[in-house]
Amino acid sequence: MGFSCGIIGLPNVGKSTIFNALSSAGAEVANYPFCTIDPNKGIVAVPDERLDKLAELIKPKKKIPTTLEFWDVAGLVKGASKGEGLGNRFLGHIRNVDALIHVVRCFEDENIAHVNGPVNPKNDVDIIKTELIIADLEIIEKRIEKLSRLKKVGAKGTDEELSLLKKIQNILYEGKNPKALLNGDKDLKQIKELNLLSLKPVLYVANIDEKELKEKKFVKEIKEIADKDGTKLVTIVGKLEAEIAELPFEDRDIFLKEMGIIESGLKQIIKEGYALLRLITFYTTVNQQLRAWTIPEGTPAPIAAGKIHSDMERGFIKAEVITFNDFIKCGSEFAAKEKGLLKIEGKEYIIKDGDIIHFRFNV
Ligand SMILES: Nc1nc2c(ncn2[C@@H]2O[C@H](COP(=O)(O)OP(=O)(O)OP(=O)(O)O)[C@@H](O)[C@H]2O)c(=O)[nH]1
Ligand SMILES: [Mg+2]
Repeated sequence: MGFSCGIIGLPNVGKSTIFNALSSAGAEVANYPFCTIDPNKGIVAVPDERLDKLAELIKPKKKIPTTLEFWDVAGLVKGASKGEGLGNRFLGHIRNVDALIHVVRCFEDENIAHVNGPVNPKNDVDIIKTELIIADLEIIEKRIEKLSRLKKVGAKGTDEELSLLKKIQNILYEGKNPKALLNGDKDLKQIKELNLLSLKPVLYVANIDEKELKEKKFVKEIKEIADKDGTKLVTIVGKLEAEIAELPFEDRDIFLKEMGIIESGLKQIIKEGYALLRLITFYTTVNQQLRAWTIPEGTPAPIAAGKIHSDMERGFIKAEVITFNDFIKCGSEFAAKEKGLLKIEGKEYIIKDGDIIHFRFNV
């Protein structure tokens, strides 16, 4: 399974508009077909300038970018946990995603209903946060009940998890986010299976219109919230970018520039989503095929090899590594080798972002 982001927000904020437009942003990068696996799930190529530069140099027959999965779900409303709107059961679809993209409406349009009257980013964000907290509390309560039952019949080793869950429960009851109070990886491992939404990394996306592009009235509000939460913010003129995404590939940047948009919001969402997950990219060039691969930061060489094929992890011998900058400087693997810039690395080597790698392995 790939790495995935779930798109959340109130109804009519532009989630599906952005989700659909992401398809073309992906195509723009690498002719990677947006594949809609079911109506709510799509796979998008990650824009990657380094991959493009490498391709210019080595002119491979095939260039394969790395990808991210996006999930589009229905809008959450206030009281969803009590069955309002479509309820909150559909949140089950995004329990397994790695990060959340929280779309906030920052455009005014009297033809498109805003569920709570006027556009109000702060209010909207608070509603979503609250609904996520309530959904998590339901899960925590069930787990506490189960563990307490187990404890009663004499099960061992429940105390630690119970006390951790109660700690998180109390923080959530106060309407706060428990992320900061957790004791790093150790705590996270214990509660990973619960897939709490409040613990997932979040990216705010302000969906603006042309007017707001100049005024920045709502954007200022949401920026303050994002700064306070320590969260990144991307702004996107969703409807316009969705229209531009329909244009031939060569014309898109020209239109964006004319509107005063320097970098497409769609591209930024994909890139920031990738960064949010603390992912890095390495590259392989085998059989005229240049390919980007995704791994979490801190991955050792054999595990990275295992991403390509499990045999390569099992039979791992060594990795021949050229850094991205060295490769670009030298122009080819051969030239880098001549200059002594191809390094032989063993099992302990931690892959660095941008490495170009040949794995040697026994079959
Ligand atoms: N004026 C304007 N309309 C927009 C913008 N983005 C989306 N819309 C419109 O708003 C309506 C709702 O957009 P969707 O993308 O379906 O919203 P959603 O968040 O997926 O809504 P739900 O699936 O109901 O939760 C559509 O008619 C869009 O065309 C925008 O930036 N400006
Ligand atoms: Mg939708």
